[in-house]
Amino acid sequence: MSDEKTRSGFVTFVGRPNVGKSTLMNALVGEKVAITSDKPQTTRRAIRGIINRPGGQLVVVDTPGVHRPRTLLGQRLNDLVEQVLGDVDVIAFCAPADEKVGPGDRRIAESLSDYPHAKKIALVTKTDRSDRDEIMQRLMEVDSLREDWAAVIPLSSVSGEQLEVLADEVLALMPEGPALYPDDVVTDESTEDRVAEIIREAALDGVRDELPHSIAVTVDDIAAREGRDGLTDVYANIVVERDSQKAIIIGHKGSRLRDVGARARAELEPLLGTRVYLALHVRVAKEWQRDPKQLGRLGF
Ligand SMILES: Nc1nc2c(ncn2[C@@H]2O[C@H](COP(=O)(O)OP(=O)(O)OP(=O)(O)O)[C@@H](O)[C@H]2O)c(=O)[nH]1
Ligand SMILES: [Mg+2]
Repeated sequence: MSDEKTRSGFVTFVGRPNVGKSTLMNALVGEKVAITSDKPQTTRRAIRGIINRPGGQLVVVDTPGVHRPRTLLGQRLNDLVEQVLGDVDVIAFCAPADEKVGPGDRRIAESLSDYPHAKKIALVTKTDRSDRDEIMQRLMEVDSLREDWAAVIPLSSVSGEQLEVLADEVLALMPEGPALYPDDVVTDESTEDRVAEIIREAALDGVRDELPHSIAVTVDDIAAREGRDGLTDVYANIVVERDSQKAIIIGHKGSRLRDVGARARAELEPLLGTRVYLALHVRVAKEWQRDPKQLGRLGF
């Protein structure tokens, strides 16, 4: 034990869907703890990522993008964000450098007044996609959204630019305290949840329109194969809302489903530390996004 004072606490990234919240958490943690995609509303749970710094520990809580809900799922996701915002020490509002600040951003920034105890900072994300002028423009727009930003920071999760600055700034805003998690832990997500999310990410790749929203993944079992060292059986379901979507996911003679399986396996094997036999079953749960009972079953 050293006598040096350390700081620790919770920070959440909040913003519209697709602004780069989960990618930023992963970049800071240095490992993929949350899945990401170019489709809006990828994140559906409050996923924690843990960052250890010489001066202390940050627990990032990644949240779903805040949007105008069209389904009960959408409403539940927004409610989840509100819950998280009420619990954290620092709220980091995110807006991307390459899109003008709009009404959605304004609404979210204003709503942060409901959390007077949290310190607030603003982040301009994806600066690698913009030139200097555009970044300056965005910084000014974001800066004017609130009077009480403790900092406004431009950064890129892809180039890594300013990530250290962000971590230091956020840590300086945290109360003094010991680490909240052991220093070899990157997330408190269960293996089962991480497996389900990796499969969902693989299934999201290349699908369009409403289908990304309709996909959920459940895991029935993860078990070491008896009599075979270094092989894990994973039984999982890709849940969609309609038969037509099931046909798309499966693809011609099962080709798409095989690709999804191969992509998922490539990430599951390092995560589980063994070879993986992945049995994927596609199942229809009619209109699950709007059905309270189905949502409950799927963990929302
Ligand atoms: N060029 C560039 N792309 C980025 C950066 N950060 C995120 N992206 C991309 O932006 C898209 C959205 O990223 P996510 O991290 O999933 O966004 P999110 O805000 O978590 O989205 P939701 O979970 O849907 O709310 C993905 O295609 C990312 O690869 C960045 O710093 N630079
Ligand atoms: Mg996300």
